Amino acid sequence: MRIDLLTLFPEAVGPLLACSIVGRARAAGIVSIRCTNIRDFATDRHQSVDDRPFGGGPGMIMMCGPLFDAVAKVEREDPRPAVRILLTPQGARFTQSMARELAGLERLLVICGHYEGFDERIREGLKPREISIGDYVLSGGEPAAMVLVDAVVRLLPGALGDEESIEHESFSDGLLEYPQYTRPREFCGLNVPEVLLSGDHARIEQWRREQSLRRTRERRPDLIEKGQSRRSDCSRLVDEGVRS
Ligand code: 6GU
Repeated sequence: MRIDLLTLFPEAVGPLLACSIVGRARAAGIVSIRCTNIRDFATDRHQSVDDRPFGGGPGMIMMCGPLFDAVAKVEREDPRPAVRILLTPQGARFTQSMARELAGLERLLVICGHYEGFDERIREGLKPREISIGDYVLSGGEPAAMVLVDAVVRLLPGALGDEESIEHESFSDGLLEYPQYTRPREFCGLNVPEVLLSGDHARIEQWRREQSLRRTRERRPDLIEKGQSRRSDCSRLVDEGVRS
């Protein structure tokens, strides 16, 4: 997969993209990530990328010109068609299933906005898919781009050392993850649940499933409601009194 990030702050996103799972996936050639500075495509002597809104009002608006030129240049660099993504609080809410869908694509072009907003012709002309990472306002799209890239890249085949861990983690089956423990068995009087030390894999599996359901019901009942139509076993287990 190739991911292009168009941003006004490439220096802010570089270090994070060199670390951990994303950094390793890049080094292994699983994903190629490039940052392009939109300001490099400014044409006036002040290197402007934003301007005041027509009609008045507060803040600055990202201009069409530099961004359109940046998109055209970056898209020409690779024959694979890019799915354009505009990061904005006005977009569709980013979810794990969206991450899975994007992970199946060959090429993403992610536009990070800044300032009060975008010239509406950016939407009309580039027809990007608009994505938001949640119901709050960030000063810019860069943190959102890091969230999206991380969530997508870790799903690419080979990105995680242990492929198992995708299957069991929170949200992959619509539920939150069960509690986990590691050594020591006792810490400051706090003990590891006996079942996890039993070596009985069927009992462990059942305990984890119950804990997942209980935790999801307590913390995110909305996930259970959402999943009920597609997970008949879940509603059955919940009805059977995991409530205890
Ligand atoms: Cl994608 N961008 C900005 N600026 N704010 C946000 C967001 C994106 N998602 C939530 N808030």
